Amino acid sequence: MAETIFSKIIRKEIPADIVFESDTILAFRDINPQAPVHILIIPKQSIAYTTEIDGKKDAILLGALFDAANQIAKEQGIDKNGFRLVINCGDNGGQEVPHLHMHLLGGRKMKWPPG
Ligand code: DGP
Repeated sequence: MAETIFSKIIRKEIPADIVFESDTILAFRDINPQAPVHILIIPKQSIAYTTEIDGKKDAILLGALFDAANQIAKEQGIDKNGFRLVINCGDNGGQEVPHLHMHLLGGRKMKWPPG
């Protein structure tokens, strides 16, 4: 299992502002928020990846990420006006942490194209 800063957050070895937790998923506020609501949703099982996500092998876990995103968006009050889900992949995608994570951003009008 690839060791990252997120592994320490999952093991509660370093603090994080956790907003959702299940057997398989953890979600916490991003340390460097880019919107009024900016939450990272991650599988507790480390999925190390750069540019390829195995949709078939990890189908149940990936589905759980989206289910968690929907639930958290409701809890955070951003479901009505909309929000953005982002997975950065590899260097060009701007990925910093090699553990699969979905960004949930909301609370303001998003711009397009992204930077
Ligand atoms: P990405 O660039 O897609 O790999 O996103 C990684 C995000 O992780 C980035 O927005 C900042 C966030 N992050 C990095 N280290 C920590 C940390 O120790 N705690 C929290 N809460 N977020 C972190």
